[in-house]
Amino acid sequence: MRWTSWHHGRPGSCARPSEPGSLAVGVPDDTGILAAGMELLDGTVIAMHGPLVRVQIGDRTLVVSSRRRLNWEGGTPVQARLVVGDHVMVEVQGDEGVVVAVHARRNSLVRKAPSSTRAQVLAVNVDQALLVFASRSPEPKPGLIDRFLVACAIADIEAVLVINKIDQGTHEIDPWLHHYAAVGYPVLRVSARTAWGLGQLKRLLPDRTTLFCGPSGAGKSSLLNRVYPGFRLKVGSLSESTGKGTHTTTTAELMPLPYGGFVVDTPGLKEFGVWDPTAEQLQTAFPEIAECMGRCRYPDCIHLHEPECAVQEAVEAGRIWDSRYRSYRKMVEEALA
Ligand SMILES: Nc1nc2c(ncn2[C@@H]2O[C@H](COP(=O)(O)OP(=O)(O)OP(=O)(O)O)[C@@H](O)[C@H]2O)c(=O)[nH]1
Ligand SMILES: [Mg+2]
Ligand SMILES: [Zn+2]
Repeated sequence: MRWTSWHHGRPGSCARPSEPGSLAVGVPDDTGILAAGMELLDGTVIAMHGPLVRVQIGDRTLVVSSRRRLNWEGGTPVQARLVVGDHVMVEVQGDEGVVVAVHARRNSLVRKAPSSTRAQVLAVNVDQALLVFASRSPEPKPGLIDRFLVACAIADIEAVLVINKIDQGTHEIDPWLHHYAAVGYPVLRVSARTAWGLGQLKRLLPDRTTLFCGPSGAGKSSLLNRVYPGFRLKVGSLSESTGKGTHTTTTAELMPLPYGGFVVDTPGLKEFGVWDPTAEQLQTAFPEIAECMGRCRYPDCIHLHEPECAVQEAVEAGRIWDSRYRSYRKMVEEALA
């Protein structure tokens, strides 16, 4: 059975991210012959520990190694390293195993690694991303929200904007948060502290794989502990002097929910460079800009300085929020640089 058959699986199937049996890609070695007592099984990467890989195989969790040269179904990806959510084939003998092949990824959320020109794959094979920001502290920055939203759109991952800590007040976000709902993003206001809004959040989770991402200290792990206290995730404290989170969660982890579905808790991200987008991808990633398509004077208008541009007119008329347009411009200029 393959990924598609388990991630929509029945409730209660959560301890079974994949089932052994199908040998779709890869050969165990050059001869294609398995040693005695060795099985080739499908599994899912649930955490990475340096060179070691924690995989879920049926009901079992094993910590295994990985072959240096993996067989990537569908071609080697931009960053040829295993990531949480990867669906892999493992040669298993007793309690030991080696990852030998990786099934094609359904999608991947990629960013530009900070202070480098390389890609960093944050998660793969997820159905939706909850972008968790705090209502006040750490300060929610619309520019950063836009980058997460664009990366999700390019990766074809549904994004939900979750504003946590509304118990701290909402007057900072009230002037602008409505712009996101207005262009079609689902927006939730929640508090892990008071449990406000958690019913709505929980309803999004069954039978899907959900990535929790956002800045450090926004409360991703706190929300997950509220969703399912069994997780017992470590939560951090905000630095008194900077008001910033201090990276309490240090590695991404895929965790089964007791009522079906999976969640991935991730370490906080301070910055988010969208990986190598084209101007076309950026135009479609902003719904309000995509909506203007075909209404500019020049059919190849990328809405920067061109005359008679429907997007620039909509910004001037206040129909497109100028902060979103600034984000768009910045990303297009970076992409063209
Ligand atoms: N007032 C208030 N504080 C909260 C809320 N949710 C989380 N916090 C606090 O915010 C701090 C950070 O919470 P975490 O859950 O560790 O944040 P995180 O997003 O997982 O951070 P990283 O793991 O570093 O990425 C902790 O001190 C939490 O107690 C909330 O709804 N209201
Ligand atoms: Mg955390
Ligand atoms: Zn235009």
